[in-house]
Amino acid sequence: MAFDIEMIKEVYARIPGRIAAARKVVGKPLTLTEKILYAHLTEGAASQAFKRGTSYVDFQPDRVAMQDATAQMALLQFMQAGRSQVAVPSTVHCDHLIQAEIGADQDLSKAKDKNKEVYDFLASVSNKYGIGFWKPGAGIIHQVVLENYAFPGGMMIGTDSHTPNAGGLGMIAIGVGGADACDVMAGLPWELKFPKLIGVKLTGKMSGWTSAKDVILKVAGILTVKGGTGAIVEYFGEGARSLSATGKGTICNMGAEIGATTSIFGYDEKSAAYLSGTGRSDIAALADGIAEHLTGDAEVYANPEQYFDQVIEINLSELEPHVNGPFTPDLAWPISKFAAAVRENGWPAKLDVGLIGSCTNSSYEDISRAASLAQQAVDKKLVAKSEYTITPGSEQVRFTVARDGFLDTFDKMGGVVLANACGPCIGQWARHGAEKQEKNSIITSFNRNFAKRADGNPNTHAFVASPEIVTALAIAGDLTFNPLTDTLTNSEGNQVRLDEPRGLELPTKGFAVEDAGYQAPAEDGSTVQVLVSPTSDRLQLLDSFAAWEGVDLKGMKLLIKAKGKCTTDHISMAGPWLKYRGHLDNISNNMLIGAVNAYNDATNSVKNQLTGGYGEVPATQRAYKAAGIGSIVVGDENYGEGSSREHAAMEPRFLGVRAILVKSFARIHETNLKKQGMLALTFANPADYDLIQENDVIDINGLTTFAPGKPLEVVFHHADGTSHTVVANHTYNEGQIEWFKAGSALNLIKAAKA
Ligand code: MIC
Ligand code: SF4
Repeated sequence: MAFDIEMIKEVYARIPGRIAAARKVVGKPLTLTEKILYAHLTEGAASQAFKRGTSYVDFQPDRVAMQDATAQMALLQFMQAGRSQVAVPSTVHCDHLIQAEIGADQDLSKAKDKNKEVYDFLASVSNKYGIGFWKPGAGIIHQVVLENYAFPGGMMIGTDSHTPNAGGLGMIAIGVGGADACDVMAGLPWELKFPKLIGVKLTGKMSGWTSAKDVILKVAGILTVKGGTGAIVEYFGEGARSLSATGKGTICNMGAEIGATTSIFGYDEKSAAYLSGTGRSDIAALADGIAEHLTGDAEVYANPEQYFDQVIEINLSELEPHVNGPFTPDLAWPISKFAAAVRENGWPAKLDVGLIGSCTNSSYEDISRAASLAQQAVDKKLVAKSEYTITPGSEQVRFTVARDGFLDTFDKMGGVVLANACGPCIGQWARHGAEKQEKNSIITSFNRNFAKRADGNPNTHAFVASPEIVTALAIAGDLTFNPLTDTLTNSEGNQVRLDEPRGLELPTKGFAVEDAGYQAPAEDGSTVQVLVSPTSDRLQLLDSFAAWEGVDLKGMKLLIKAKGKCTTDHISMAGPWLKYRGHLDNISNNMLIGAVNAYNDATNSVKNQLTGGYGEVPATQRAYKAAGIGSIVVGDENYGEGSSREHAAMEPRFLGVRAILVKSFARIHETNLKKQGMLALTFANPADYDLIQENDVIDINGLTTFAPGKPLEVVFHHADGTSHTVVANHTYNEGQIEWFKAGSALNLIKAAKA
């Protein structure tokens, strides 16, 4: 059912030759990242790629994966591309739209009811175009992909920023917007700027309380949310080989939080064991046959400084468990320093909820280790002080850990098992009392902790840690508890200590599942009807965006100058808005409502230049649109960090914003803007950001001679009659400039088909 062994055989047949050819031209030992990338260049892209300049290179990925919240827009676009089938194996996963409220069964049946029209649409569109469909309840995209589709040496793209999870099995897996997925499914190449290479050498061996999660929490602290931008992170060394495949997956998954394009580990015995454990020993056998190509060259790992742009070394024997947060995933605290940080910063020490699981940390190993602590709580007569939830990553993991008794153990500790879905991780958490906006703390084994992400409450201080640390802290109910050194008082008044967690990398009895939740597409989908109701408020067929008018843009307004962090959660919030992910007009009502206006420090309050009054961002922009006036958005560093959701680019496009001018962009968001025909520009001089005034009237010049490498000019006419000209850099290549001119990349595909 699940994996396509013929496709993998083809890829493996190609790999040795491609790598040999690359080696000849490059003339030096190769990293694993280079090998896989070179093996996936399109015919003709090789010469470009070997130059390793800043230019875009064309790749041919092997697979596409989409989750329900982004698949809707990706597939609404694909429907317009004029193809009868997808060109590469693709899957859709229903995971993001399930709300966590009571527990797995009730929540799932409620979701099926509430999201019926969306699921029906996704199931029918998948059936029509040859896409594998994973039903609600089957699990979270990245876990399901790891268990079924990821393979060493492969390349995939996915419409979710945590797609890199598959790097744990040696795959180059990259998060993209839906328009990119649409291209690949239509058989077009996928382009990426050849990345920088960051090498992380892992020495030593973990023990005790430390787990794979702590590696990435530590790396996030070193590199920060921007430090991986434009880079692929390659892990190697004896320490890397000692980590389970799922532990590697956790590290690669959360690499999204440092802005890395993706992260990867080489193929080793742990990968083989996981492949065999998940019913894919045939793939392990094939991989063994080309094993030398599925890891970096020995010379590279012996002298990494010579081959990577940056090298980080971490000794796993000395690595402490970490807790990161609040509000950003890169604020890293070793557990020994965390209690003091909590006190000094006045963060609420009382822990309200501990949440384990998610796509990042829900392996058999994670669950078994956390359960060993839950069991101790029961044995040592400790009553867990915090609420505690468990989100299994897939039905296969859930079924297996239930069979092996772990879910019963959590139950005894008072834990609640949620559906195999994103739930609280993406704001799909009907947390009782969140609307009161009280200051409180939660800790999760998820990957993101931006403000409001889990429960919509801006005062929820969310911390991120391993499932083991989350469980220990939930038992203690106290953020200042250090399980490595501190004791707890049990129900009999005795001081007890938690022993180190213990677990198993893979189930001794093997994985099991009754119904994994997969639905294969029709052999011939030509007569299948795609279900979209014209009166739906959740789904809307797309209209083409208008082509560029052929002249410079004059007389525009400033919609907002966003201050500080402006993630995709600020631009197009998830949570309650997830329900409109297939309806561009409706979801546009959340555009930039979380961004902080630099002139009044308020969210969702900007000056309407037509009336002089202040209004909500979407409404103000709709007023400009109605008046036929363009606008621009100005932003700070790393604008659009976080999610792959292309709604953050489509909404401004739809509502008539013409350009986004920022100090720097997050990769996926920049591409998403380009794909939709927007201008994504950066200040040549970031200090110019300060000179922009609220009432400015704005022109963009140079569009008639728009060319790669040639900056544009943005003129800000101030109210006092003076003006300021900003040199605006961009990274458009020739093809991308054509997208701008055509109004969107999709318009070009449609035109080529017509
Ligand atoms: C996330 O973790 O932010 C999400 C929700 O999975 C997103 C995708 C989305 O916005 O739909 C992501 O990471 O890309
Ligand atoms: Fe889902 Fe959270 Fe994973 Fe995103 S990070 S795929 S929301 S579980």
